[in-house]
Order: sequence, then structure tokens, then C-alpha cells
Amino acid sequence: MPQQVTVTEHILLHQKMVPGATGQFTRLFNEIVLSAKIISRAVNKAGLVDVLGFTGDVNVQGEEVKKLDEYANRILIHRLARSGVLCAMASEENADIIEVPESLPRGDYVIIFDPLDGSSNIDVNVNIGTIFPFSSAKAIRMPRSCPAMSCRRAEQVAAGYILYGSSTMLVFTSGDGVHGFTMDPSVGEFILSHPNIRIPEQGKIYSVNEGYERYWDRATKKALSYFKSPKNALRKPYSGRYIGSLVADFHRNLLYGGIFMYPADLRDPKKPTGKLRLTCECNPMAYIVEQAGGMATDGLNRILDIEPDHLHQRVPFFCGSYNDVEKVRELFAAEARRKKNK
Ligand code: AFP
Repeated sequence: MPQQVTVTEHILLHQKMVPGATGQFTRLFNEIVLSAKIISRAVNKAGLVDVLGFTGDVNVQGEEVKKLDEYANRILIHRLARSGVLCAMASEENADIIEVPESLPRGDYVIIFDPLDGSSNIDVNVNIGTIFPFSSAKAIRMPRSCPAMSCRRAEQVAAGYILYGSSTMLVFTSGDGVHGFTMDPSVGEFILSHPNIRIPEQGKIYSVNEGYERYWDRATKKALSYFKSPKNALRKPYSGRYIGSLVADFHRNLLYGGIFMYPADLRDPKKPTGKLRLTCECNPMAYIVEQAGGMATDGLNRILDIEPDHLHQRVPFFCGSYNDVEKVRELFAAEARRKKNK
């Protein structure tokens, strides 16, 4: 019988190797795993039970809240608050920090999550995901006023996502490589299926909402034309693939090689720096992609070096295979020089 390592076993083995480990990380991770199973069950039954459609509310981002979004948010808040290891948490769906009730024990960790990313795909049965970075508050100044501050790479101790796709997968890193686990529904466990994921250095896919090209800056337009040109490093045009669900687009590119782009655009004056949120979307994906050998930038800066100035800050995001993201950086640097010399 093949050896089957569950995610819990994997985490416990990891805990044994960390001197002075208190078990808090393991506890928090177990709550994430349980939440993932509960959300996955609801996602799999969507269409049969009353979880499709809108709640009628509008979230902090000004977006209409989907019922499944709200369900996933409630599950995560409920489970994580009871983990006993958090000093603060925040969700993409909530304007402010979510307090752990006084009656519950607290610990050294901070977690920010996007409970159900890609929610516009829910009602049409297309892949969606949950994203979570977490940080240790021990090593840093108390971040209660802005846990976003604690989710910079310097303090980020783990990041991962759950992809609700043709199967449910949990992919995460705690700083020693990226590992993927696939849910075996017959035993209700995530089993190690993709140890030590490495993103190909040279990609062959670009993922971007090309419909908005007319609103992009010059460097982004140049990047797109590079990826579509037969004179690029691949010596042929890249394939365009875009699901519109960050977790799914990211996961495909992580395994096959490629670049995901959500650039700044002038479409919505309220979001001139793009759509994706630094703390709960870009930071965790940047941490994962770097651990897998790739790169993530806003065009000029490494994503993990950007200091968040508020919880729901948005940034332009270019993430994926090393050579592809490096090319984007070169184009942005050249454009910055051109502007300076004008
Ligand atoms: P929704 O949660 O509103 O579907 O947004 C998903 C998302 O945040 C991210 O998962 C996608 O990559 C991106 O937005 C898609 O945005 P566009 O629809 O503007 O391409």
C-alpha cells in the first residue's frame, strides 16, 4: 500500500523540527483544515442547498455579498476564534479587525484571510478558493491596530490556499517549500499529493483580464505584447488562460509555469492601483510563489517588501515564473527611466 501522509501528520513532523515550538501553529493549522473541510462540503453541495446567490448585503469592498461567501466567512471566524492561539484576525469581508472575544483564550498569531475568493464564479460552478496568510505576533510589535502590518514576509510564518476545484486541494508553505495536499473524500483527509512544488523558471501561460487593456499603463501593455510575441524568450506566443479566480489561475500557473497579472488600471477611479488586496491576496501568493522559486512584484517593488498602510490596501500584482516576472520588472524599470528622462 502506498505511504499516505495526511496534512496533520505533515504539520506535526514539521513542529518536531522547530526548536521551542509550542504547538500553537499546529493548533491554528488544524482549525484551518477543519474549516476547509466544512466549506468544501458546502461548495460541493451548492445548487442542492440554499447557498447560491446573494445575501442582499454589500461588503467593505462595496461588492454584493454571496451567500457562500458569508457562510465561509462565518465558519472561519467561528473556528479560528476558538483556536486559542490568535491575538487578532481580519477578513476580506470585514471592514475592521475581528476581536477574539474576551471569554476565549488568546495566543501569539495573527491571521488575515479571504474566505472565498473568486466568488463571482460560485453560481456557475467554476473554481473558487480560500486564501490565508498567518504571522507570528511574538517577533513583532503588537499589531492590534493594524494586523496588516504584521503580514509582511519578515514576520509571515505561513501562507496557503484551498482550491475548490475538480478536487479540493490545500497548498501551503511554512517557509520550507510549498506542499500540496488533495482531499480524499472517502476518508475526509487531505493527503500529501504534491510535495515540494517548484514553479517552472520559464512560463508558457499568461493570465490577465485582457478586456481592460485600454485602461492599463504603458509598461503593462508592453508586457502583454511581449508574452504574445513569437520573439519572446519562449520563441512563441504564450497561451492565454484566465479563470477570473485568483486561486485557480495561480494554482495552474504554479504547476505549469506562467504569469498572473492584475495591473493598475484607470477603469475605476476608486481602484487606481488594481483590484487585488495586498494583505489577504497578494502577500500570501507572493510568499508561496517565492518559496516555489518564482517571483511577485507590483511592477517595481517586491510584493513582500511593500509596507501595507491599511488593511484593505490594493496593489498591482504580477506573480509567477521567475523569468516572466523578471521581464515585467525590466519593462517597468525601463518605463520609469523613460519618464524620468523626459
Ligand atoms: P470576485 O471574488 O469578485 O469574483 O473577485 C475575484 C478576484 O478578486 C480574483 O480572484 C480574480 O483574480 C479577480 O478578482 C478577477 O477580477 P476581474 O473580474 O476584474 O478580472
